[in-house]
Amino acid sequence: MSIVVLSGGVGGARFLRGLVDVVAAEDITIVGNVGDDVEVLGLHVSPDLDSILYALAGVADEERGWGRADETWHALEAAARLGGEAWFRLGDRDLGLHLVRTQALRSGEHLSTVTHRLAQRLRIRAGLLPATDDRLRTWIETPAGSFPFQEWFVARGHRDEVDGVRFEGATEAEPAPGVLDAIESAELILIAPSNPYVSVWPTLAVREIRDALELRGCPAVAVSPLVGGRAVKGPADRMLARLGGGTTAAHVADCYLGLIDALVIDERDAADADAVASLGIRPVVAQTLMTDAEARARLAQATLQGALALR
Ligand code: FO1
Repeated sequence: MSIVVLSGGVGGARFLRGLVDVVAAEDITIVGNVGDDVEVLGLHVSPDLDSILYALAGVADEERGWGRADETWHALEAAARLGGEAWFRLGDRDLGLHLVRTQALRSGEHLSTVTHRLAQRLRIRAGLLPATDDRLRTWIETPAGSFPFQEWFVARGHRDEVDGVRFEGATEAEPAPGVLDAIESAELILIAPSNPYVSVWPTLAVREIRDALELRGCPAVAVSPLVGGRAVKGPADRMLARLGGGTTAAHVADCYLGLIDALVIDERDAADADAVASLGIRPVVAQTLMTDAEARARLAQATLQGALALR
């Protein structure tokens, strides 16, 4: 079965690790968020693509959720001592990837081409495509001003309340080669348990991707990032409260109206099932906390079962 997964953030990468345990990786095409890409120390960093690459290659730092396991920080410390920027922590092993990617981009290669090459080098069998090869950047509007995503998320510790999100470059951005074909020929579309506003909406802001999802010819299932009305990690719950008006599973469903047929929600949010159903979206209740490999695979399986029930 050909499956397209929209993924961003740490939750997305964890979910994908579970998914490749229950379906053939070759059947999966991942469309990764690029809205939080950033230039640090002259290097192009694509945090969400990298979280996916590292997770699927089995080299991710599981505890931190981003970057590589067994990391050291000598280059960053040396740069900081010389007055270089160190607010965004790039580890020594991680830097290797950013060097290769940045050199490729500077020599004129597209992000999708270099991403494909990196995935091959890491022996990843799933397809990984950036949503777009064009420049697309998430900006966060807060009472303290407007900030590029990583400045708000990392440098300011995502403490500022969010009044809005906008996606610079989205109007002109075209889907990366292969994205529309993958969506149009998919037998199942999944949206990983990621923050809707900053991990999934940047991809949906690419008009042709959104249109293709609206016109889909197969079931689409999202997984809620909430457990008991709270985000497992990060600011998704605070953003849902302020931008969406609440932190129930129905508020998550509301972020994807017209784009999904079912929403997987946690057992602790089972009381929200009727409100989700009243939006015309089928609720699928499961254990969504991805504490270990078994839990990840169980969630992937429950999501596939929820999708099969839609047929
Ligand atoms: N997150 C942090 O909270 N602090 C960091 O210094 C940091 C560095 C970093 C370096 C490479 C990378 O791929 C990710 C990194 N992240 C860091 C995570 C990243 O900011 C977020 O997880 C994603 O952008 C949100 O999806």
